[in-house]
Amino acid sequence: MFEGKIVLLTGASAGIGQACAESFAAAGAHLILAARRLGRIEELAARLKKEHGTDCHLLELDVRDREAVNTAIENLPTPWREIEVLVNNAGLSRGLDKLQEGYWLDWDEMIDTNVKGLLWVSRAVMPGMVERDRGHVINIGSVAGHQVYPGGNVYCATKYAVGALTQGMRLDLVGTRVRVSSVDPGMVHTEFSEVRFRGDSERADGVYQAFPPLQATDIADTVMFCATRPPHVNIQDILIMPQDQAAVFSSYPRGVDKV
Ligand code: NDP
Ligand code: 8X3
Repeated sequence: MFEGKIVLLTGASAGIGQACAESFAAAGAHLILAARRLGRIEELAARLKKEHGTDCHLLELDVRDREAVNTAIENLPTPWREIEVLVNNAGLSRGLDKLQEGYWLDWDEMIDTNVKGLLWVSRAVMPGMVERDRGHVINIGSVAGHQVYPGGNVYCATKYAVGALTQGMRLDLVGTRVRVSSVDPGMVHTEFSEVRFRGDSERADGVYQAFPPLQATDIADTVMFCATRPPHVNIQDILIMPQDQAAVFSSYPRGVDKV
């Protein structure tokens, strides 16, 4: 379905981004893989080449750096310029501190990555889609963009912002054939908690012990569902949760070994 089509994934070095890369590769896409950890995306590209014959173009990129984003997109080699699908996935949370005890550096990092990074990449890529009158932007939001939880304050605010930007993009693209979707997961077992708790693996692992969380491949499947609808269909927003997580802070403590 994506034979020879170009898909740009931010945050391709781990978790959901990596799983999406694998799914699009299996569907025949050519991939632009972007992340700060070049070694990770090099390894991924080598594996995808071996397993699927996928051609990859690698961008060692910090999405917070607006000039670097513009330069990277402007300087894409000719065969890589016509981006069909953009998956705005790069993102992170830092801490679970009460707002009155929070750290401004954490707030900057979350806002600069999750909101401004998504904006820089979209602003650089969307004009080409509009010009070609085709394309699909898929934003990875979160249940945290639908519900706020204690200590989630700024992270939740960034994901509410992603929801607003998704709606804004769709409205501003009316009359074009560019689609905009949002995939909003509940708890997914990735490096997300490891990053949130700054490498405290024990605390991070604890997050995923209460009930079976979603896997990155579940989100990749959902992204692929959005991306493979016929052109007259736009999946606007999918909220996808673990079966035991009814709401962001309401879950059934089944235990992962008792699935
Ligand atoms: P991971 O930590 O496993 O992956 C995050 C990815 O984002 C990495 O590839 C990382 O790459 C990239 N990234 C982070 N900061 C930057 C940056 N400044 N510039 C470029 N890339 C960056 O987490 P997930 O896969 O879980 O997270 C992916 C998305 O899913 C995020 O937007 C997150 O908010 C969202 N999400 C996650 C949920 C979960 O429970 N896991 C639930 C709902 C939404 P690198 O460090 O190499 O730059
Ligand atoms: C990540 C899910 O519940 O940790 O967006 O905020 S949560």
